[in-house]
Amino acid sequence: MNAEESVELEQLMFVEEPMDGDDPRVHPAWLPPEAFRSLGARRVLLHGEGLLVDTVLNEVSRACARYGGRVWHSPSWDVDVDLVLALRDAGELPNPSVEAARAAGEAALVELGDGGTLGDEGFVLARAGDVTAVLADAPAGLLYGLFHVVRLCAAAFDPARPPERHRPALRRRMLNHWDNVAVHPVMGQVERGYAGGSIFWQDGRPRGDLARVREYGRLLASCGVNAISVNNVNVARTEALLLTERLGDVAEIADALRPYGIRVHLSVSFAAPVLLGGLATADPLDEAVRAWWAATTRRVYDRIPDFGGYLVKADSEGQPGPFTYGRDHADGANLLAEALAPHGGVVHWRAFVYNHHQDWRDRSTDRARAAYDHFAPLDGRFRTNVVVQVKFGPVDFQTREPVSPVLAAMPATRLAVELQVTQEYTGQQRHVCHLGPWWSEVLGFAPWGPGGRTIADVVTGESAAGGGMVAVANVGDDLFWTGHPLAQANLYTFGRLAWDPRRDPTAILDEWITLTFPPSATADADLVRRTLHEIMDDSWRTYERYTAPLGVGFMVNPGDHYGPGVDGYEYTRWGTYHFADRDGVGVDRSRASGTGFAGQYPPYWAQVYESPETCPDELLLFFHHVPYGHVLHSGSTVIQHIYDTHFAGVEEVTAMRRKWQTLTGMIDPSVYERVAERLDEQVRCATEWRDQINTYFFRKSGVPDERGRDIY
Ligand code: GCV
Repeated sequence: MNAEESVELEQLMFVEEPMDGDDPRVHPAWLPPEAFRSLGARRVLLHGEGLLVDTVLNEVSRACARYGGRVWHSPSWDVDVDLVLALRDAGELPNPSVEAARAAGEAALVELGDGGTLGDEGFVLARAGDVTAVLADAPAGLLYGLFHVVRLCAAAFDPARPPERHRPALRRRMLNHWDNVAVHPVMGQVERGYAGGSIFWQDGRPRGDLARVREYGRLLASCGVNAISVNNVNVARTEALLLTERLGDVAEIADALRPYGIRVHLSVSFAAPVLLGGLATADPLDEAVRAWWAATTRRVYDRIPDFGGYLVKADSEGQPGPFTYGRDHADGANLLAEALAPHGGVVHWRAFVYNHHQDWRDRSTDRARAAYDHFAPLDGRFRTNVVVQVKFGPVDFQTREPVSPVLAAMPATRLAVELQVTQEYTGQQRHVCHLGPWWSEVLGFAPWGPGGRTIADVVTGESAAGGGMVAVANVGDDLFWTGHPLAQANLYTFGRLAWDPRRDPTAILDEWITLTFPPSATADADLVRRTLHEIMDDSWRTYERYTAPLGVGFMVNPGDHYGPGVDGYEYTRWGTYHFADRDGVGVDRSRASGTGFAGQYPPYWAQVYESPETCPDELLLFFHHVPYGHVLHSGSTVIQHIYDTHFAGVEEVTAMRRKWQTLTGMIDPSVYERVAERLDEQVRCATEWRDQINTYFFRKSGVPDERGRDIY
C-alpha cells in the first residue's frame, strides 16, 4: 500500500461514525459543527498514543471530513501540515517541518520558563513557519489543546501569534449532579433540576442513553471540567446501592466519560455500613466499619480503576453522619479518606451543616454561623485526601450573600468552593441570570482585606494542591440541556472559571457566544453578539434588583423556591428570616448586638461588616437590622432603594425581551422560540416580585414611593 492509499484509509476509518452535533434529539450547545470549521479545513497531524489521543483523533477526523481538511496519525512519511498536535515524548517523525514545529513548541516552553513541564493537563501552543504546534506531556493536555484551537478559530493559525502555555489553575474542576436514581416523591428525578429528567437515571434505573452521556462529557471537557458526581448528595436507599450492588451502573457512566478525561465520583451515605453492610453501627472509629469501607472501596476500584472518590453530605438536613456516634466531621471524613487513600481517591466532605429544626422565635441561633462553628475548630485534623467543600456563602446559594468565612478559617485544610450552576434561587432556568460576574466576585474576594489572598488563591492552594471548584450541575434530558438555552452559558462559564478563576467573565461569555452562535453561520454576527451581551452581562444584577433586597435573601416560595414569598420562610424552622416589622428590616449579625456572625471574618472584614455605616450597601440587610429611613452609601433610603430597584428590575427585563425580539430570523428558530417563551415568563414573574415586595414594604412601613408609582 502506498502512502496516499494509507491516508485515504485512515480518513475512512473515522468518517463512518456519526457526526457530533448532528443528533436531532439534542442541541449542540457550544460545540456546533460550525465551530469546527476553521480546524476542519486544515491539514492536521496528530502524534502520540492513548485513549484521549484517540478522542482527539476522532474529533479532528470528524471536523476534517465535514470541512475538507485532512488528518494523519503519526505518519511514517512526509506530509505538509497546518497543525501538529503531539505528545512531547512521542518519537521523532521523518518530517522536517513537523519536527521544526515541535522544536518551536519546546523552545517556547523554555522561553516561557517554569521548568518546562506542562503536567497532566497543560499544553503549549507555538508557531513555526506556517505550522501551529500544540504540545502536551499527557493525552488530556492534547484534548484541552484541541479545544483551545477550536475556540481560537483562525487566530490559532495567525503567523504572528506569540507562543502561549496553558495549565489549569485547579486540579479538580467538578460538577455535582443532584440526580436521583429513583424519582423522589417531592424532589422528583433531579433535586433542584430545571431541565427535565436526569441524563443518567430514569424511574429507578439507568437511563441507558450512553451516547448522550458521552456527548455531555465532550461538552464538559471542552470547557475544562474533569470530574462529576453522578447522584444526589441526599442519598436515599436506591441511590445508596450504587456503591455496591449497582456499581455496574456507575461503571458504565465512567466508561462513557473516560474518553473525555472525566472521572466519576459518587455520593455515598454515611450510614452505608448499616444500610448495605448489615453492621450494627456506622461509627467511624469502629474497626469493623473501617474494614467495611476499605473492602467496599477496593471493590469500587476493581471495577472503576480511575474512580474519583466519595462526596458526603453528613449530619445535614436529615442525612446520617458521625454525630450519631458522638464523633465529629473530621472523624467521619477521615474514615472514608483512609479507605480511598490507597487508590488515590478523595473524599469531598460538605460543610453545609446547620440546624434545620430551628425555632424562629430564638434569635440567638444563626444559620449563617453554623458551618464555621462546626468546621473551623477542626482545621488541621483532616487527612490530606479530604476536601472540605464549602458553599460560597454562609446560607444557601442566594443571589447575594457575603462569602463564607469558612473559606478563610481553615488554612491547614484543603478547601473547595461550591457554586450552584443550577439556578435554584436565581430564576430556575426560566429567568436569564448569567452568574459569571457573581462567581468572579466571589473568587476575587480577599477575605484578609483588599490586596490580600483571594478565594481563588485559597481553592487553588499551594502548588495547585487546593480543593478546587465544585458546582451543582444544571443539565437534564431537555433538548437544550439546560431548559433555558442561555443557561448553557452558566455551565460553560463554570468550567472556564474552574480552569482559570481569575478570568474576566465577560470575556468568557464572549467566547461562549462565538462558539454557540458562530459568526460564519450568522447573518449579522455583530448584532447577535451585542444583543446577547446586552441581555446577559448584567442579568444577575437585574435579577437581584427585582428579588430580595440588599442581601437579606430568601423571600421565595417555600419548597420549590420559585417566585416571591416574602414571608414564606419567616416563621419556619429553616433559619432564613428577614425580621421585617413596621420600623425596619434585616438581620443583626454584628458582634455588638447581634448573632456575632460578623466576627467570624478576619479583622478587616469583621470590622467593615460590623457597622451599618461601613457595611457595603448590597449586604446591609444580611448584617444589620435597620430602619426604613436608613440612608445607604448610594444616598437613597432603604425603602426608596427597594422601590427604585424593583421598578428598575422589571424595566430591565422588559428591555431584555425587546432586545431578544431583534434577533427574530437571525438564529436557530427553536432557540429563539424557547428563549422568547422564557422571557415572557421572566417578565411576568419579575412583575410579581416587584409588586409583592413593594406592596409588602409599603404596607409595613407606610412610607410612600417618592415618585408616586403604582404600589398596591
Ligand atoms: C440537596 C438546599 C437545597 C436542597 C439541597 C441542599 C444541599 O437546601 O434546597 O435541595 O439538597 O441545599 O445543598 O444539600
